Amino acid sequence: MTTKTSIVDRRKPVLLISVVAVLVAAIVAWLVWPSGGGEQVQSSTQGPYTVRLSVEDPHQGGNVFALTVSGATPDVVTVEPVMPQMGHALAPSPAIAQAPGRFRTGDVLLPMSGQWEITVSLRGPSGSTQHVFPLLVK
Ligand SMILES: [Cu+2]
Repeated sequence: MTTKTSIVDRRKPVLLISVVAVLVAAIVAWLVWPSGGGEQVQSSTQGPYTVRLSVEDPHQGGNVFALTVSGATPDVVTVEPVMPQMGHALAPSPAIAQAPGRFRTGDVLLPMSGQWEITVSLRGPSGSTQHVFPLLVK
């Protein structure tokens, strides 16, 4: 009888540890997995420019787009949302330089949820490029 209980006692911590390990793995996966919320970051290289577009929790309504441009310095940066499936095309919004290579729009209105395409246009002495980023808006 004493041997039986000692076997059970030795197995319990192992089971507990594996349950905890599975739980930790699930929590880490949930935190790391790209979900609807949180910051969405994408990057694209065209010609001399590498553009990193980031938007916090893309949603119906006003959204602020932050851009980091490396490789060359553009003079003019615009952000133009299009919803190809429905034929919505919005006027380009200017992104204003905040620091060297860092640009930010004001509130860009995305009037409905769904799949959008954000076209970032750059113009400068090194050339003009367009970078298209898919964006799912909740
Ligand atoms: Cu629409």
